[in-house]
Amino acid sequence: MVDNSSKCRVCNNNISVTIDFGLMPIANNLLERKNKKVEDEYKFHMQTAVCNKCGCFQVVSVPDKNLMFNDSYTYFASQSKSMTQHFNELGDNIITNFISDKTDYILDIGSNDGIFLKNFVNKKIDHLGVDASENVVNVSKSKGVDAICGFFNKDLCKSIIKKKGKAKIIISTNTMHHIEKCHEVLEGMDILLKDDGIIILEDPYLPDMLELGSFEQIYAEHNFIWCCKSYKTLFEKYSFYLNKVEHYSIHGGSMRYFFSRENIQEQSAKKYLELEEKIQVSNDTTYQKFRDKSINLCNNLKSFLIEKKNEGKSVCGYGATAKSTTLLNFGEINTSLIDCIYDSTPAKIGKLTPGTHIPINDASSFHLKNFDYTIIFAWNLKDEIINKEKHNGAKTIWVEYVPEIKLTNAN
Ligand code: JHZ
Ligand code: ZN
Repeated sequence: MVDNSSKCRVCNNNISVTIDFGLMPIANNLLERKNKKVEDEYKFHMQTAVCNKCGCFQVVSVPDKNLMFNDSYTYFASQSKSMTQHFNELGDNIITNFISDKTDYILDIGSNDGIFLKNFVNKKIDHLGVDASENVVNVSKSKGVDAICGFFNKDLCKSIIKKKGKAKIIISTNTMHHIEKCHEVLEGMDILLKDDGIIILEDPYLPDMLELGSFEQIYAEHNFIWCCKSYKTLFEKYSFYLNKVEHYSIHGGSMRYFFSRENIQEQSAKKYLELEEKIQVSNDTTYQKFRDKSINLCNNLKSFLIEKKNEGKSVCGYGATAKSTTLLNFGEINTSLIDCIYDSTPAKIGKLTPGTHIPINDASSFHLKNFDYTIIFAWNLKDEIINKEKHNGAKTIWVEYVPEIKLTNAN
């Protein structure tokens, strides 16, 4: 264990490193195949710690936000039909249950390509998206979404209030865990939210990651993996209370959190707070066990790949996910074991994976190649991917590796 102490970003308690992942590139920083300057590739030292006081699991020091969120962001949430359906259902749910007054508007932090807010465009409900990456903002605008490019903080909120007044609902899905200076977000929310407003957040849930050993959820962008306990501590510093939670299987296990200025904790929040105490989310020994589980998961996949290579089998990957950057780099899995990775995202096709330099090919040609084995790096979307490719006539053996190796023969 590295003796490296630092301060918790939520409560300022001393924290010390529990897992050291070594040098990592930025997960969504894909390299150009032509003119690749591999020797210049940016890397940072990825170490994680948990706060023994508030349970906040965090990456100790993360790259500058401008290196991660800029006009070449490569993640477009609408690439997945299951994600689109999930956010359509969330949109319907909010419109039915929370929008009662036509003057109310909803603000989305990290609005990406408009996957969620387009539901409000269709129903002509006032909304505003904020995202730090200009290219995804432009895609959302092309769908009619009202969105601005910027980092969400108090100054940005002051200018929003001048134009639109205060928001009834502030939502943020799969974004809070990207923002290193979480107090800046809370300061903004505090001035922007109406007194009777609600805040809804959703992101990958810490206990799910611990149970699966899916350490891939940790990377430069994912500099926090939140849970009820750590969010509750952060929000109570601004007199916002965690009232309710809902658990979803999306992204390998996500939690949706509801906060307001009224302290009315429902059974769901109580239940998960108790569960987190039971599994000891704030305790270093929990993370030592998690580290062992993670190393096992990685070693099992690597042994499988070496075995198949030795048998002369062809192996590719499916889904050039951000999370696979951690797995591939930590496990030193590169083109000696995997020929290429297929993905349907135009911004990813033709590039190389960060650190491991595996070529990313257009998923539209996947079914023509008949690889012996296909590793599903987007394991969270496996049903959607396998069904789609089965329909296209692909013949391969699909390989899942979380929480353990599982083969599905689609021939
Ligand atoms: P997917 C993302 O992580 C990014 P990633 C982000 N950092 C975040 O917070 C988490 O989600 C929660 C491709 N695909 O969703 C598209 C196909 O090619 O597992 C994507 O590149 N064909 C914001 O990147 C990838 O797979 C398909 O049919 O780990 C999926 O990425 C489908 C369905 C997907 O998230
Ligand atoms: Zn803390």
